[in-house]
Amino acid sequence: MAELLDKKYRDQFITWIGRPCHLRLLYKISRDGCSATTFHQFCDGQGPTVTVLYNTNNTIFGGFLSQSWNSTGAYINDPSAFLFRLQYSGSSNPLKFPVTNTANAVLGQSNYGPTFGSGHDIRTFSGTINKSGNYFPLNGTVSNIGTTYNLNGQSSSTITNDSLQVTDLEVYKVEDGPEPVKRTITDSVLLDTPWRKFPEFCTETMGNLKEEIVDYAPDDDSEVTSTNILLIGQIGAGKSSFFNSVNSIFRGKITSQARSGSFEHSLTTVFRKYAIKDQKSGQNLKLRLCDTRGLEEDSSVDPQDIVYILDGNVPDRYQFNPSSPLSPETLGFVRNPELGAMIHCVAFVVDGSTVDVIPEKILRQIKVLQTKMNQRNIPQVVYLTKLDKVCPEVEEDSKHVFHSTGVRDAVEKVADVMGLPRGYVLPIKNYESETILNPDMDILFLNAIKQTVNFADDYIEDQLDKMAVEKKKDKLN
Ligand SMILES: Nc1nc2c(ncn2[C@@H]2O[C@H](COP(=O)(O)OP(=O)(O)OP(=O)(O)O)[C@@H](O)[C@H]2O)c(=O)[nH]1
Ligand SMILES: [Mg+2]
Repeated sequence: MAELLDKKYRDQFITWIGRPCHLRLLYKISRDGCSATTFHQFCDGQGPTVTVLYNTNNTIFGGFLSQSWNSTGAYINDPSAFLFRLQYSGSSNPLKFPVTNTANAVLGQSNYGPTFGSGHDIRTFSGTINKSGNYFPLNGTVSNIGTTYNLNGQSSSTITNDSLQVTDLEVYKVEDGPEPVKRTITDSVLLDTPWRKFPEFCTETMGNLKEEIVDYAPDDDSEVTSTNILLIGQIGAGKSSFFNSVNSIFRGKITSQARSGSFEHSLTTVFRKYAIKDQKSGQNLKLRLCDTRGLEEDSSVDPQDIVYILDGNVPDRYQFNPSSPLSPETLGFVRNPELGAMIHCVAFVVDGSTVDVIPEKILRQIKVLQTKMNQRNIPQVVYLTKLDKVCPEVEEDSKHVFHSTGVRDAVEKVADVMGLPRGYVLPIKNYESETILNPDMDILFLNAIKQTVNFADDYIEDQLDKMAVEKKKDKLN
């Protein structure tokens, strides 16, 4: 779900805050749910934040806190805090209202959403608020605005229209320095001839690919009932969104079973082996997408955890716990996994818009994992996501993927970095803001899945051969 704050308002904050900084979304009620618990879970301890409310009168207002939110039940002292109005009834009209009683700048209370001032100048909400139609009827108050902040002659009605009916409320973290450069790939242009041969983008291709995947099954002799594909990659690369996208294609509508979003730490903390049901036949596909914790710069994933996943030791729904790594003693640990429980192909999910700036620490983790995969001969592909951010033409129309030099450059870059053939890098754009399915986007997913299960089949066949040889050896001994 898109961030609502315009560039001009972001720039306004840089002026008000008075140092080079940028905003990163932490919490958004239309995406994460409107609940005080979730607000504190996502925003406590995060340092300076901006809380922005968008009401149904097209007015945008909120507050800045230079300290961290907390849930202690006490007021937080902050001489730098201020309330603001950015827009009033649809017209841009930024004003800043400084704190007057600094000791009571905000209240960090667990059952309240963002609350500014001792008179509760702005109390956004308490408990949980359900959406009503297209807005959230927040149960807070703005009638005491001006108790702890200097309104410079303005009033509740000229700042907020006296209304807490909001279409959204967002909390952004204020990070020092300019926005990190996400894309250093040369500006994308469209080539007349595609840089990779690809089936024609049409409904027939989509239908055929879909049918192939519905009919797909691993080799009968293998006793593998479904092929396991492990999605692995940096946090926020789009692993959960990839599963949601593929699931949506077979459900025939946009679904979001796996939680996705943008957070500092991996949103996915549970290992899931997702089945995908084909709505038309009512049957599950014979493949599973395994979603797992994202790789993070500051807390490296224990490679042993991933090895256990590859080897089929980890039960579905296992909750990762960095302070107590998985071991054979862990409840549910699968001690003697069969081939069917193992991972048959790994898909590294890589954000195509940041391929030039993949942090060194992440690359090192990937290399360690690739060594473990190579030792097991497990095939690897890359799902290159967020290509809409690499090339505006692709954002408009997925058909342009194989004509875009930006996408081509990103594919080449990631293939080099990962040491994989270029043909193993499969470009896609996840469903994230779309509300209806798009056959051209679907073709990219279906093709990626098709290639992945082909590789997985080769691996399963190899394993069967290996097992047959070992059996023979055992007999001879
Ligand atoms: N524009 C765009 N945004 C995307 C795409 N894929 C994912 N996103 C967004 O990126 C954010 C992170 O996506 P997730 O699917 O949660 O990423 P993840 O890899 O599962 O992240 P963790 O579980 O936290 O490790 C979400 O806000 C998605 O909406 C894409 O192809 N294009
Ligand atoms: Mg995830």
